[in-house]
Amino acid sequence: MPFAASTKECKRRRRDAVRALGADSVLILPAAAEVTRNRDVHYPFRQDSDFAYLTGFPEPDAVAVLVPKRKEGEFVLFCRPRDPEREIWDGHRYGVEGAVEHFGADEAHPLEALDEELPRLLANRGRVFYPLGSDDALDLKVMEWLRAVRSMARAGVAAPTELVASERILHEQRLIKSSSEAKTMRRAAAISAEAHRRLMRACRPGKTERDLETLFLHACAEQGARFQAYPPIVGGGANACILHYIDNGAVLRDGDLVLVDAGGELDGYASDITRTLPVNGRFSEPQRALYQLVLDAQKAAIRAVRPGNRWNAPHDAAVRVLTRGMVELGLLAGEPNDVPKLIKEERYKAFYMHRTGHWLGMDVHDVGAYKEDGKWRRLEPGMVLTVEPGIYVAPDADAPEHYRGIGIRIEDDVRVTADGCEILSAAAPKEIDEIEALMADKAREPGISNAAAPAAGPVDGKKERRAAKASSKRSGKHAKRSGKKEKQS
Ligand SMILES: [Mn+2]
Repeated sequence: MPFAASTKECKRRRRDAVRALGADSVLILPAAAEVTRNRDVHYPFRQDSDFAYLTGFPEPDAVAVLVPKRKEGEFVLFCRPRDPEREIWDGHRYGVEGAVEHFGADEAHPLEALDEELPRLLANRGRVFYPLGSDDALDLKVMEWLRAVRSMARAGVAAPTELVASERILHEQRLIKSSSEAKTMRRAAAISAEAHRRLMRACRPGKTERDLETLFLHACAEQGARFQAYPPIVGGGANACILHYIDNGAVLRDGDLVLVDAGGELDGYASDITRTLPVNGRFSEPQRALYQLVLDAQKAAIRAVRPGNRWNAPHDAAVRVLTRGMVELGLLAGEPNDVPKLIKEERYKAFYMHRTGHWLGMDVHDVGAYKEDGKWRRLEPGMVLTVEPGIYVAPDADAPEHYRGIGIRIEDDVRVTADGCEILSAAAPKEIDEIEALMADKAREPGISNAAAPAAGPVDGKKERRAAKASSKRSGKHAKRSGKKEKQS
């Protein structure tokens, strides 16, 4: 099953959706379509997140309809019928029988029955929720079905009078993650964190950005995350200053940093982690200064992730630390007293041009409104977001020479808990000495033979335990292994 949600969990989600819809409404939700890559080759199929969230049904060419309080059943699924001949070529289909048996549909029909059944399901309902304006063909279909209902007017049938974007209810629902969703996201982040660790141990001058990318893909797939949540960004040197760099084709040079923004997708849930590391295993002085500044900003932002704080609190916290640091390091002209004014004038945007995070869930830039009634919304337990400040000094930037061509971002996945937050991606090292220790420790990596230096084993083992102990002390309350709740005041 490509999506983690159990039939029971999907049933609970539909129940909540039905409640939000109200008795007078209908929800129409199409599955994703297969997309052609070239000629008769498709991209790997990825189910639509809303559709997967409510149904768990993994196939294309399907439409789910929720009809609150309908006597014959509230959940109607239209899908491809069984077809022994096609299934020999393309694999198993659940068919209408499977839709009822395995996915809890009260009623299932072949997709071709849509035009006949839909007007009946819309009859005497006031409001139609569907992904309004996201697909021209669907918009047209909904209009057709509405016309068909209207043609029954003389038989006493009333047609819906309102169309509403389905995201109004589904995206609010998806914003708060259940405990089973949190569990999947914790695992997705742990898989990606391990992949980042493997990449750190393998990185050295002369390797390419592509080497690190393929290593990451392999490490994720091997742990069960076959697909990525987004194309990995691996930028060596000044390539790190290109925010959505996905070319990943350059050779990694001694003395440069490399920025790796990559996260696997597990059972339909994204992880999204960025680490920046020195290609040769040691940060230079200017790199160290900028890196520590970004890390301090990231920790300040994570401290601001707790229920009741507004969405922008982490961003504002990061901007304060970054702007102060930019003045101290000579990236911005001014005195410490000028910091509030520099923030107001958004001068930090010369080196920090993006925001500090986004919702994370089934989609990497997950759904859910960021504002409510014109104000940044308050964080609530169950929300998951990224915290990812950075500094990017382009090669031609107006900045001290030794900082030019350095790009740094540090990104973790953070879940809001009852009294603070939990860092899902904490197993990916981010302290300077943690990263340097791990990169110095290449010989002891699993998968890389240790046979050449058998005597070194136990000694190194002690050293690593000491380093781990020291680093867990240093990283204090924010860095915890995933799987444990983090308490913050
Ligand atoms: Mn991100």
